[in-house]
Amino acid sequence: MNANTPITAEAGLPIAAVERETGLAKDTLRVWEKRYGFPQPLRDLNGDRLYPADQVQRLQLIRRLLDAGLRPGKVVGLGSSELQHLLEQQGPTQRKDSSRTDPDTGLQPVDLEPLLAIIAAHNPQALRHALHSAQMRMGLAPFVTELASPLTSAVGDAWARGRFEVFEEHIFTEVITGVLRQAISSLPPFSASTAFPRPKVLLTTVPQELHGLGLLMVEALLALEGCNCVSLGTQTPLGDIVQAAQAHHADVVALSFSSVQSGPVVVASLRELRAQLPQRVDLWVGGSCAALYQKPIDGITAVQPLSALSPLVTRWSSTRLSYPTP
Ligand code: B12
Repeated sequence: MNANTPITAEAGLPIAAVERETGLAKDTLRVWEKRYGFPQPLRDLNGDRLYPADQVQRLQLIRRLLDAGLRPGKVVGLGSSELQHLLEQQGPTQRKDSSRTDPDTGLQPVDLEPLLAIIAAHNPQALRHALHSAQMRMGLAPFVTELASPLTSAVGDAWARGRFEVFEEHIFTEVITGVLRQAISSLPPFSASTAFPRPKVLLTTVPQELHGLGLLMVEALLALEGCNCVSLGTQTPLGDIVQAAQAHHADVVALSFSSVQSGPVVVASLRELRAQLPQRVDLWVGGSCAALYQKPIDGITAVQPLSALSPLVTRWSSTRLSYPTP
């Protein structure tokens, strides 16, 4: 700064001071500015960033919400009152305790940090080896629910905080996709049984949805349930989903939607698809897109957690079982 620079205490704080005040790294602040349009610092005469007091306050609230376990994508860019409201819902800040056992699964949470460190070390072979070994050791279902799913979220968060570059996230996606695909193709072949009918499931995403890892995790769990899965990968036009469902005699179409998607567009696409699909074909949807769970959509089953898949398959089977009449 030089003598012509406005007094920073009036206009706002320089980035180093904001880092100190909020505990958010300078890189994170710059990444959020580009990615989420917040914070929006002013510039001094040298072009250096100056953060007005109200933005620093909001950043402090965001920091507390991140500490409570929320993701940047959910909170950065919200107004002060929405942030306050979210904080009230969180209760006192609880740091994650890695020694705690998950009450649903009885399993210890997997320590993700060593895997994140391998990604940061730019060693895809080591990452593939670590993930493949974990999959063999844990078994496919726990690998998906206890490791692949939280690791994917952790990679997304690390990217949002500026710890990972886009290329690092892409390498992770490639490697985990390969490991999951290999595990799915190593499962014993599907064998149809009239005693326990299982649905034939067509999996894909709509044209604007590029995120495919959730879909792959769903495919792995459905295959373990004995479902016959046909994946079209991501971004299939609605008309082609309908054609593929008919050509493959699918019982269910399963779609995944990320939080990037606009709620009204998602709901409109689902209504259109539902109208075009034969009535006998079920439509199951999941993923982190909030609009799926806000209001029921006619003829569509929305299930967010992966643990909901097994009961869904059982319910489908029970409706297809025909009992002999006495
Ligand atoms: C990998 C990735 C990408 C890759 C995807 C490549 C690929 N082959 O999949 C690429 C680079 C293409 C990408 C692009 C973008 N991404 Co991205 N991405 C991710 C990341 C790391 C993983 C995405 C994923 O597949 N998640 C799927 C699973 C793991 O998560 P889920 O949706 O919560 O679903 C769970 C369950 O609901 C269930 N489930 C999912 N589907 C279904 C379906 C059924 C039927 C059922 C029963 C269950 C079920 O399974 C999952 C289990 O955990 C996430 C981080 C994250 N937390 O997800 C960011 C993330 C989704 N991306 C994000 C962003 C911002 C983007 C971009 C806008 C970036 C940009 N500026 O270009 C674009 C948008 C692209 C688009 N139009 O879709 C943000 C979204 C923030 C927000 N707005 O909410 C995230 C959350 C990262 C972050 N923390 O900020 N991304």
